[in-house]
Amino acid sequence: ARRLPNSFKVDDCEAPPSSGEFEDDNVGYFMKKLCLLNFLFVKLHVWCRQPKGKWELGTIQSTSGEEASVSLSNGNVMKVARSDILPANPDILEAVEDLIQLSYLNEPSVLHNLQSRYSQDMIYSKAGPILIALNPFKDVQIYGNDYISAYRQKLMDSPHVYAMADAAYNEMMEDEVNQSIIISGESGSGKTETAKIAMQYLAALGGGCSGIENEILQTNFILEAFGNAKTSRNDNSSRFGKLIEIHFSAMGKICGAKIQTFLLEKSRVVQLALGERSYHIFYQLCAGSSSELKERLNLRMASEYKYLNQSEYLTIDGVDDAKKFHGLMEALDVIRMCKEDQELVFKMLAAILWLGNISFQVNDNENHIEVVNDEAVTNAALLMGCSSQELMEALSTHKIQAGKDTITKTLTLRQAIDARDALAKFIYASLFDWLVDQVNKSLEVGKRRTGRSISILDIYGFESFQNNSFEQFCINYANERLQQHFNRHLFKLEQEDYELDGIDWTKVEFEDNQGCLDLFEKKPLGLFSLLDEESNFPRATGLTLANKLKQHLHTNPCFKGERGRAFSVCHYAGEVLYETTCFLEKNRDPLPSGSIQLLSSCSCELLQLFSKTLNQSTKQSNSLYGGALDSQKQSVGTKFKGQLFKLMHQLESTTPHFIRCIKPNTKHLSRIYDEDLVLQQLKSCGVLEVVRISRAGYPTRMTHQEFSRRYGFLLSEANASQDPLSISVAVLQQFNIPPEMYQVGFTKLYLRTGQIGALEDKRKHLLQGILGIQKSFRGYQA
Ligand code: AD9
Ligand code: MG
Repeated sequence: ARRLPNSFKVDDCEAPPSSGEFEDDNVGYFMKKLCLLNFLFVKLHVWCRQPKGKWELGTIQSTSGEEASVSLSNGNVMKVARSDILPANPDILEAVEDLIQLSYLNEPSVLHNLQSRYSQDMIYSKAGPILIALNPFKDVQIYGNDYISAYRQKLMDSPHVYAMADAAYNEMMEDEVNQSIIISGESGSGKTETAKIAMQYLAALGGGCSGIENEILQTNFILEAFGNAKTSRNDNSSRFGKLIEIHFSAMGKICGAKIQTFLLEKSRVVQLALGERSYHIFYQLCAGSSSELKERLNLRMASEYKYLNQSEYLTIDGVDDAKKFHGLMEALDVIRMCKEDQELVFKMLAAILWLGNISFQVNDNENHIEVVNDEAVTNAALLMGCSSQELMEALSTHKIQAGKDTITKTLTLRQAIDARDALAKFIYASLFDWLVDQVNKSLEVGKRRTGRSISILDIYGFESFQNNSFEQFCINYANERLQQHFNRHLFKLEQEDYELDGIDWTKVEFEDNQGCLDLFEKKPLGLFSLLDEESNFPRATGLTLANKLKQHLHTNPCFKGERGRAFSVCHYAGEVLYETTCFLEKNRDPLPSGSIQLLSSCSCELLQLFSKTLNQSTKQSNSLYGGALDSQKQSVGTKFKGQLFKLMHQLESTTPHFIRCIKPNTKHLSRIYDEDLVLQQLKSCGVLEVVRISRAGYPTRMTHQEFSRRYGFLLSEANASQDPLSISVAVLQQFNIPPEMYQVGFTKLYLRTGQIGALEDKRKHLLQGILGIQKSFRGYQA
């Protein structure tokens, strides 16, 4: 195996140090040219690094020793060290659609290419098989029915989500293989919008008279109202992961869909970070419900609820919450949720808001508390369908069974607040799951056939904040898993295939993240196992957890012990420092036994259902908030890990199509292109390595049988041999496919980019000719 060259030797002249992973083989040629410049005078187009690190375009005037004199585009001439010069692409390659086409793949060239497309509103580009989507942060006129038809009819073929969805659809219909569109990128980079654009295309293609495609599109309204919130990075940030599986009939019409969600961020219901909001639905309900509904729910303005008013943001610029609420009600109608159920949903939301207003008063110096019996308690109890007394008891006491006796203990203030918040979080998360169930029932697939589905995955991107907690820990683990899926498909499997089939191939190395995944998953000494083990100790704290991790993992190269309660993980996208302070509580995620009993005795049907579901999934013991992890309850981390395994397994059986969303600036403004920010995102997701492989590789591969069956009839002279291999080779020769454009393996034929297109055209042409003759022959017969 040969690692991609990091430095090149051309003759005896040392090349400039590489600027990282972005070098490519053409640089060798360039360096040769640059060396010759000592003797010849060629006006070579180059990038030169400015003192502040920015790259600028210029033309070499002359060189002497280790320096070159470069004339910049602004007319200035400056002396630049050779190590600060990189080759620029010729003008003819300006703003190419696919980075594969670039002669030089260095950082400034790639950044410049994407930028020059972006500045012309060409937000999509290809990087080999991957679609790169730059967030325009404005409406770009490239969507809607006209564009959908244009892509469908192949009148347009520039990179677009539509083109990718079209490819997935065609592949599914032709090969009967399930497809997946995997969208990744940082928070605010445009994943959710991209997923909706893909769904829009598939709905238009697969729409019939059943109207199910409209139902599918409407589910976005519902899931976004309940699962999205304003964060510091995105006004409409998804706080859960989503996989939507769309099923098609043999005729290519949508016949059903199924949505799976992952790890909703529950803590947001009770606690908000600076500048953020809770889930949109709370504000929508307060702003948009009718006065009758408000009266029935005893609902006030958003500003009167503590769960909402702890943040200064109650509204979002440019968003009309009341209007959104009406849209949501329509969407609930579309999925055929009855009015009674809709009212139950709103009731639960109001109950949660009132729960947040419940306060406690400390009674004695032992720190024992009592619930303040005010309208918050009355309203919450009324909405939940229990008595105020029952609710107050559940939030202020803890019952312990001692033999036949029951001992009642009063909670401390901290315990009572935690119990109240745990109840609110539980109701919200259960409501979310229930809603997803209702949506799925309405989209239910009738007779499902494998091989005819397209799944779209929109999952939270890699996160690295100043303060990273358990949520980031899980989210980044999910991204490691996805990155591995990406690596497997674009590097590993591709290259393994070349080697097994005996074709001449120089291996390209890539960053394998198996080590990091092992750090998370290994049993018993991986992060998740150790976390669960520590969660079992009632007296464990963030500090004891951090110490345990350091003790067992300090030799692992992906792990770094930090001071106090912190530790770092070296992720594929960079190092992240995690604070273990709330890890144990979030991993245990307990609901006190008093609350569970309360829920089962409430007259509200939904709450009864939620408590039943809870009892089915776990047999809770007498645990109190802050206690140990129940032996029979799965921890949040382990459950998430299990869900991800299932997801990856599901994705493994599909043909993947990858979309990488990129956020060009953090200010959410159109036209601003922050080079460093874009570069960091390109690097973290391995896009450029993929370009390199695709350019060096043979993206089209067909078995000799497939190839000869598909193109054999194009041969002008019948081939004496029936052997697929010789038929294939004869086809290649007849159409003058140059030998460097293909390789013949033991079992398959490998073709470089663009070659199959030409053959397909010829095949289509001939078939149309044959069809035309048949038609006129039939006409003649008639
Ligand atoms: V998060 O990880 O859920 O926080 P996403 O999903 O990656 O994030 P989202 O799709 O919500 O980002 O996009 C953020 C914002 O960018 C949107 O609200 C739009 O204002 C904007 N955006 C994204 N894509 C497009 C687009 N194709 N056209 C116009 C867009 N605006
Ligand atoms: Mg999103």
